Amino acid sequence: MIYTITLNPALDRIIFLDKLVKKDNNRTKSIMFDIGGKATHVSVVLSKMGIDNIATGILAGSTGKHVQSLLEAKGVKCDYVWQDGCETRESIIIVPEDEGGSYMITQQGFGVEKDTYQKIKKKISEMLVEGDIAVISGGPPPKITIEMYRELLQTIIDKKAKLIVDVSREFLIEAIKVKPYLIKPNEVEFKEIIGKDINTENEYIEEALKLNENGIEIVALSLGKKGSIITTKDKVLRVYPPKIREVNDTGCGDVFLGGTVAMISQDKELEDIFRFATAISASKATKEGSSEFDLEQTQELLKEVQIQTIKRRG
Ligand code: TA6
Repeated sequence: MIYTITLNPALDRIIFLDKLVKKDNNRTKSIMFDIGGKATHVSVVLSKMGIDNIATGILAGSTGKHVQSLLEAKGVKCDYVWQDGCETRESIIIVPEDEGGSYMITQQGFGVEKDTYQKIKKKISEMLVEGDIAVISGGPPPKITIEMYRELLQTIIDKKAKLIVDVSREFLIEAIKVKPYLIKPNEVEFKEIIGKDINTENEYIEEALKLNENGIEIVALSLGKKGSIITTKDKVLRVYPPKIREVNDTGCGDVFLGGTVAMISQDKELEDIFRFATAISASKATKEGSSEFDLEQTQELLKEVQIQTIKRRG
C-alpha cells in the first residue's frame, strides 16, 4: 500500500487575472479551488491511475472539509487526523495571464497540538507494514519541531517502509539523516542540504552522487522548467521536459512526484520512471488547477521527453 502524508494540507484558491497591477483594483477573470499541500497531489495522481493509496495527514474545520471533499471527488481515499477549533490553511495562487508563472501567498497553517501529533504518529505506525511506500511531502505546520518530524520519519523507517520525502530547509537536512529512498529537492533546497553554493550541473551531479553513496537510493534534483538531474549509485540521467503552453505552473513538482511514485510502485526502470514523471508534470502545467493533468496528454508527451544518460556503472 502507498500512503501519502501531508502534515499541513492547504486549500488552493487559484485566481486568474489579465494582469496584476500594484495600487490598482485588479478584477478577477475566474477563481477556482483545488487541493494543496504537496503529498495530497501524489494521492490525486495515484488515484487517477488506479493505484491503491491512502491520503493521511492533519486537517481542520470547514476548509479542511473542503479539501477532503475535493480529494474524494478526485477518487482519493482519505484517512486524516482532525484537530478541533481551527481551520486548515489556504494558499492563494495568483495567475496574471500576461506574465506567465504565478504568485503564491500561503498561510502558515494552525499550530498542531501534542495530542494531534501523537494521533498522526500512531496512525502512521499502525497503518504501515514492511514494503509499503510512505510519501511525506510539504512544509510541516507550526509547532511541529525538527525532533517531532524526525520521529515521524523514524517511525516510517522502523516499519521498513520505502520513505519518499519532499520537504525543504532544516526538515530536509534532518530527513537525509534517516536515508530516505528518494528525495526531490529543487536547486535552493539542494544547496541548503549540501551547504555549498554550487551552480554547475557537474557540481550538482558530484554532490548528488555523494548522497547516493550515503544511502539515498534516488536523488531527483528538480531544475524547474529546465528539467531534472536524476542520480543513483549506478546511473546519472539528465532529463529535459517537452515544450508546452503553460497555463499554471503551480503543483508541477508535486505531480512530478506523483508520477515518480506511480512508476516506482510498478517497478519501472529509472528512465521510464522519470520520463513519465516529466510528462505528467508537463501536462499539469497546461491545466488551470494545481493538481490537474491529463493521462492521455501525458502519453502523447512521453515521446517528447529527452533523456541523456550521463553515467552508467559497469
Ligand atoms: O507545490 C504547490 C503547492 O502544494 C500548492 O498547491 C500550495 O498548497 C503550496 O504548494 C503549499 O506549499 P507548502 O510548502 O507550504 O506545503
